[in-house]
Amino acid sequence: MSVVSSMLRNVAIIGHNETGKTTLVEQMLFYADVISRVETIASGKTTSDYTEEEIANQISIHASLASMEWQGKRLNIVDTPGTSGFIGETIAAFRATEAALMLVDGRVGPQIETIKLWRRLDDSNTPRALFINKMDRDHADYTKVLDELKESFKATLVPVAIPMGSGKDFKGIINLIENKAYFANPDGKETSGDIPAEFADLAEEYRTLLIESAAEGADDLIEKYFEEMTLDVGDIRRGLQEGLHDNRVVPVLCGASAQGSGLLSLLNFIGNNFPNPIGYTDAIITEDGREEQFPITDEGLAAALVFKTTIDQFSGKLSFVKVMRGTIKGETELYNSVVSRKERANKVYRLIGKKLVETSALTAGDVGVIAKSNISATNYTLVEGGDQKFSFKPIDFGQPTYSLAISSDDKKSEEKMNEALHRVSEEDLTFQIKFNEETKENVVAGMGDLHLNMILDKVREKQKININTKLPRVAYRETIRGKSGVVEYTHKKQSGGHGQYGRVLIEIEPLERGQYYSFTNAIKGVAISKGYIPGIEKGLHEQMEEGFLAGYPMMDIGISLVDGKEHSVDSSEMAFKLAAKGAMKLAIAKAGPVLLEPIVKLNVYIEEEYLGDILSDLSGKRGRVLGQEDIGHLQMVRALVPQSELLNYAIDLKSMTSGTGSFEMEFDHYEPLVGKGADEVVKAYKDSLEEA
Ligand SMILES: Nc1nc2c(ncn2[C@@H]2O[C@H](COP(=O)(O)OP(=O)(O)O)[C@@H](O)[C@H]2O)c(=O)[nH]1
Ligand SMILES: [Mg+2]
Repeated sequence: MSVVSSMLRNVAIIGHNETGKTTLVEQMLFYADVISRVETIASGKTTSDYTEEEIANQISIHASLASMEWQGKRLNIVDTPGTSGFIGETIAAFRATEAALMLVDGRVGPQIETIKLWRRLDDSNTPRALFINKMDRDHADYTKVLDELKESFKATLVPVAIPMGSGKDFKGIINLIENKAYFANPDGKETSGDIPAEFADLAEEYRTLLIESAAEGADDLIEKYFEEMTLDVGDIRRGLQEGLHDNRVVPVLCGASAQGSGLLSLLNFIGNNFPNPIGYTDAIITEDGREEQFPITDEGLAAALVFKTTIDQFSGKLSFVKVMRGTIKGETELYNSVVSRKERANKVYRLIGKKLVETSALTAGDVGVIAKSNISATNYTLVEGGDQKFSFKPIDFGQPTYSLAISSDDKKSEEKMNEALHRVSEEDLTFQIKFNEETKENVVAGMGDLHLNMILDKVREKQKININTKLPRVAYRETIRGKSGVVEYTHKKQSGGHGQYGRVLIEIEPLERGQYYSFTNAIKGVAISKGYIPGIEKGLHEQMEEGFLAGYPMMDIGISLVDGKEHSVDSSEMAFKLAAKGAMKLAIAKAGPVLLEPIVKLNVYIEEEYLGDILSDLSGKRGRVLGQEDIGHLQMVRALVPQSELLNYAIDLKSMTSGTGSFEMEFDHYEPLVGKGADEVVKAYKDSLEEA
C-alpha cells in the first residue's frame, strides 16, 4: 500500500555513541509489532546493526532504515551511528528525514557528538525532540541532564515526559500530555495507569510548564489559555506540533530503551506531533546551474534523490531513495537526469534493517529502496520522463579529517587494492581514494582513523593482500612575493637545417591569493605574430605547473608579455613555448619565489578539563586560535592551523583527551612558508630527485 504523504513521519535517530539508539529502534519495532522479540546489542541480532562489522564491534556503522506503521501513520525511522568517523551516514539520513530525535544518556548528559549534531541541526533549522534515555542507570538524573541541555543549547526545551524515579528505583515515566503514568515492564510492554501519589506534585508542576509552552505554539492558544488558565489534550498537541514544525520548541521525552520504557509515549508523540514531509522543501540545481527550493508534493511527475547506496549480498545494489515529488511504482520509467539514461524500478521496497519488504508504491516524502538498479549511485537524481533536467543538490559529506598514503607489495596486489578501494568509495562518499599527481602518492582519505582502518582491514582480509600505510605528503604550492621587472629570454638553435627561434620579454607580479593566473599581451605593434601567442601561454603554464623551488604547482602570478621577436623561417609555436618557459624561470627567480602551505580551519570539541592541553598543543603546532565557545561543560576551539601539523591529529587528539575529543576541519587558504620548515620541504624535494 502506498501511503498518503501527510501520514508519513520520517525521523533520524541521532546522538552520541552508546546512548541507546539502536536499542530504542529495536523496541519501536517490537511495540509496532514488526518483530516479535527484542534483541540486544550483546546478542548481536538487533534489526539495525546487522552487518558483520557492526556485530563484531558492537557499534552502529551504517544508517539503517526501520519502517513501521503506528496508529495509521507510516514511520520511517533511520538509526544512525553516533561515532564521528561515520558521520557521512548521519548526514545522508538528515537528507531523507524532516525531523530528528536526539538521544542523551540520562547519567552522562550532553556529550561531544550531541553538541556537534545539534549544531548541524541548527545549520539546517531542522525540527528536533530530545529523549533522555537510560533512566534505569544508577545515578541517572533527569533534572540535572535537562539543566545541562538548557545550558548547552539556546532553545526552548519543553518536557513532555518525566521519569518516575531513577536507577534501581526507576518505575517508568509520566506522560504529561495525557497526564498518565506508564509503568516499565522489563519482560514485555509498558502498562499505563494513574500517576502514583508520590509523583503527583512533580507531574502537576511540569504539566503547568508544558501547557504554558504549548500555548505559545499558536496565537489562538495563548488567548484561550489566558481565558481558561488551562488547555485540553488536543490543544496541547497542536501547540507542540506547530512549535516543533517551525523549530521553535524542542520537546523532551524520556525513558529506558533497554526496558522499552517511554516507548508508547514516544511512538504516539511521533505519530501525533512530528511533522509530515508536505510543506518542506529540498534543494535542486536547475539546468542552468541555479539553486532553487523544491517543494515536496505528491502532485506531478516523480522525482527522487538517491541518498545512500549499498551492495547487498543477495539483492545486489540497493538504492535508498527519498521521493520528493509524485509517486514511484515498480513500473515507473525513471531517468537519471544527470547521466540521461533510462532505468526501471521493477519493484519498490520498504526496509526493516536488512529485510526488504515489497510495497506497491512510494509517494512524495516517502523513503524506500530500489533494488538491482544498474546505474544509480548516491546523489543521483531519478525522474519520471526524460524532460526533467534539474538535479537534486548533492549531499555535502564534508571534508575528510584523516588521510593515509597507501601501497601494496607488488603490481598485482596494488591492482586488487585499488579496485577494492574504488568500490568502497562508490558506496561510501566520505571515503576517497586518489592518486596525487603532485606528491606521486596513492592517498586514501576518510573521517578519522577508525573509519579508514576499518575499511583497510576489510580489504586486507577479503583480498588477502598487504596494505602499507604512512602519513601522506602535504600538497604545497609555490608563488612569488614581488615583481620581477622585465626579463628576456631567447630560445635559439640555428645550427644547420630548419632552426628554432623565439624571443620573449615578460614581467611578472603577484596576484591576490586564489587568483591563480592571469596573462596580458602588452606588446605594442606586431613584434610576435598572433599565432605564436598560444605557444607562449603553454610555456608559461608548463613552468607554473612544474614549480620552481620544490616541484609544486605555482599560483597567483600575473604575467605580462611586453615584447619579443620572431624569425621569418625558424620561429614556431614550439620555439616560443620554450622561450616563454625559459623567461618564466628567470622571472620567478627574480620575483622572490616562496612556498605556500595549506592552512585548514579546525574546530575542536573537548571537555573543559582538556582545554589547557589543547591550546598549548595548538600553539606548538603553529596554530592561531580564532575563538573559543563554552557549550555547557564542553568547549569548542576554532583555530587556523597548517595542514602539515594536523596529519596525525585524529590520533593526537584521542591521546590528549582519553578518546573523548572530536574535530572537524576544512581547507581554508594558503600561506607562505619560510625558514626551517621551507628548507625541509625543499630538501625533501631535492632528495627525491636524487633517488629517482
Ligand atoms: N541501562 C541501560 N542500558 C541501555 C539502555 N539502552 C541501551 N543500553 C545499553 O547501552 C549500550 C549501547 O546501546 P546501543 O543501542 O548500541 O546505543 P547506540 O550506540 O546509541 O545505538 C548497549 O550495551 C545497550 O544494551 C537503557 O535504557 N538502559
Ligand atoms: Mg547504534
